[in-house]
Amino acid sequence: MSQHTTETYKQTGYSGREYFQQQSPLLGNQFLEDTQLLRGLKRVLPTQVLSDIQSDLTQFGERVITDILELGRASENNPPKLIQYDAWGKRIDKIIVDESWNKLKDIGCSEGLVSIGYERKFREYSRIYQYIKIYLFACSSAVFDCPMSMTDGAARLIELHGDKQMKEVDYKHFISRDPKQFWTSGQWMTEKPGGSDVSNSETIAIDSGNGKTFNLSGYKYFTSATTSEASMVLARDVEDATTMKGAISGSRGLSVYFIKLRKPNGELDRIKVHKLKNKFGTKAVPTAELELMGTPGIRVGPKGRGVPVISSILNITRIHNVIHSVATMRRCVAIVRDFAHRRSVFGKLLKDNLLYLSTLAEMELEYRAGLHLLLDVSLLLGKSECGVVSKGEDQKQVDLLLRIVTPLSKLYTAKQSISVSSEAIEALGGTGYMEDSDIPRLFRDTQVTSIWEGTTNVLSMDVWRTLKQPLTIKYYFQSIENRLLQASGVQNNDTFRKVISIIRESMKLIQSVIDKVMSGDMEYAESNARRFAYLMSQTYMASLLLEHAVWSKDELDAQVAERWCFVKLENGKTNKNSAISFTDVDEKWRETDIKL
Ligand code: UCC
Ligand code: FAD
Repeated sequence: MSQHTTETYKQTGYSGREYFQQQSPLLGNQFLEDTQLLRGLKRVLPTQVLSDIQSDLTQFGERVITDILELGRASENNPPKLIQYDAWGKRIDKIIVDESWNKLKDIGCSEGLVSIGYERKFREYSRIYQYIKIYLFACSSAVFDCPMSMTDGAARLIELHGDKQMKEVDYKHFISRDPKQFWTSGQWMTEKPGGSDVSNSETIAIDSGNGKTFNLSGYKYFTSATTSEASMVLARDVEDATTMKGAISGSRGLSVYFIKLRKPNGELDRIKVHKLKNKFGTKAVPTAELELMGTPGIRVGPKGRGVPVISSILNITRIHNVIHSVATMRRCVAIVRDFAHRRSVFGKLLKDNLLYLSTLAEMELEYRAGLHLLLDVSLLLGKSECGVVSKGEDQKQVDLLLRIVTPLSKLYTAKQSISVSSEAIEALGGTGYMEDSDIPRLFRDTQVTSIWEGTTNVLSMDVWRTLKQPLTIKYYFQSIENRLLQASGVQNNDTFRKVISIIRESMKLIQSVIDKVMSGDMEYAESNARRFAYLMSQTYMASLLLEHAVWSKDELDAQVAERWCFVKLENGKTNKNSAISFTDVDEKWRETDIKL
């Protein structure tokens, strides 16, 4: 932990008088200071894996508060610019990014932010290792985790659906650790008629004549990380652009195409960049509106299966969204906690003010629950990809659980991170509202996590889509029930008993909603989809907090699980000890310097 001091600082003003000078909050090593992360990793990873990756995470935890943070700030301070014409009037459409943005790409590559997940050195645990590195990177990198996430998704799409050439050449660029070889990928789906609903997509793909290469034409309304080397593009297959012969309407007429953006001489290949988006946040990430004008592309996956094929990217990038959201909560909590040790109000430091502690504890609660969910979904992904199952599980169980936990965790943590980062602004007082305090940037950057990669409503409806497979709910309940069983084996623990009982009540409620919907009440399903998805997320998160408390045998973790249940599942009902518990939580934080 950074050095805390209660000493009052003074600064000499112009008049020669000394004025009070507030110390700024400091960030320490973002891996070593994150005691919840250390404990969570200790719970989910085998000892040998943790010991093998610990020194790398430690060095990276230092980099993200030193050189990476500086590069991120430089990128933010010099956002991308579009130069459409050269001095002679030639259309060039060059996107100029700050040199720091390119350096972040090199660092992301050499640190293995994509490759770790595909080298699979730690088998099913590789995803946790990779994703914890990205979690450390996210809030320092000016959202360079965005291009990294899409590249990760593109690599996975090729692994699942790519042809031999793609697997042998393009895939290797995406997972390279050599910055000279490394490529990033975009993911171009959204068009003016719709981002959530892609069924009216106007981009078309026409066979160039050899049955292998297709020419893509259309207007893509949001394309992030447009400086990428490649992209996966949704387009409608047609035989003739004028008559639209051969076109199948709706999303069943779409396929995925892999394109390279530039010709060997570096010029865009039949792509016109019409504008860079003027965004609320993610300012360093170039996001463009562009037009494809016959750009060559190779179809990936079966014709007409564009949505399910591109979903193999979405199901990865949605987990990256969880990473970014949880990382934002953690960064906010880290800054506010440190500030509480440095700022005095009404005669005492904020860290000694019960009301302030209770506000901070609410933020910490959201962060802890989000973190355990992130570890869970990352492990599920690793198991699904590596074909590994735990005792008593089968592969289908892992796959279906992953399928539902992905939208649940994306939609819920996005909303949590928006509210936690908004609270963090207030927690730093007026200075928190100032751009250079860095908190407004975190808030603006995370606001988009509830929009891109599927909005909250769209993902709530996706949850219903996953429940069409009847085994999904069975496995969801089973996974929670396994955790309850573990906890009920612990003798004489009233807190666990209470938590188990609340979770069981929530499971009953979930089942009753499903029964009503299965009886045909689709209006009820639609109008309650968001509330229902929240309930499913919160119930699942409660079981993860409980599992962690059973493992750690720490009374404080049990109180955290209990508090979550009261606040989230019992509609804010509190028990008589809850305020005390949370004071204790912070008291413990102060003392805790947990070593692995
Ligand atoms: O926003 C974007 C990039 C931002 C930058 C990157 C940030 C990454 C985060 C990093 C943090 C810093 S890219 C654009 C993202 N756009 C979306 O996410 C679209 C959201 N809309 C939906 O998800 C819709 O629900 C659609 C597009 C999936 C609806 O399409 P359809 O065709 O109307 O849906 P259907 O008919 O229900 O599904 C068609 C098929 C079905 O399979 P079959 O045909 O076998 O029955 C579905 O089961 O697709 C399957 N499917 C899926 N399969 C649909 N969704 C999924 C899924 N998630 N996984 C597997
Ligand atoms: P709409 O789909 O029109 O949604 C409008 C509103 O309607 C939303 O509130 C939504 O929740 C609601 N709604 C939609 N469907 C339903 C429903 N069934 N039930 C209830 N409510 C519903 N896209 C890409 O393809 N590639 C990119 O690289 C990319 N980068 C982006 C970067 C940024 C910064 C942003 C903001 C967006 C980016 N997008 C990108 C686009 C993004 O994925 C879409 O904006 C998003 O999917 C929503 O689509 P839309 O904007 O068309 O809104």
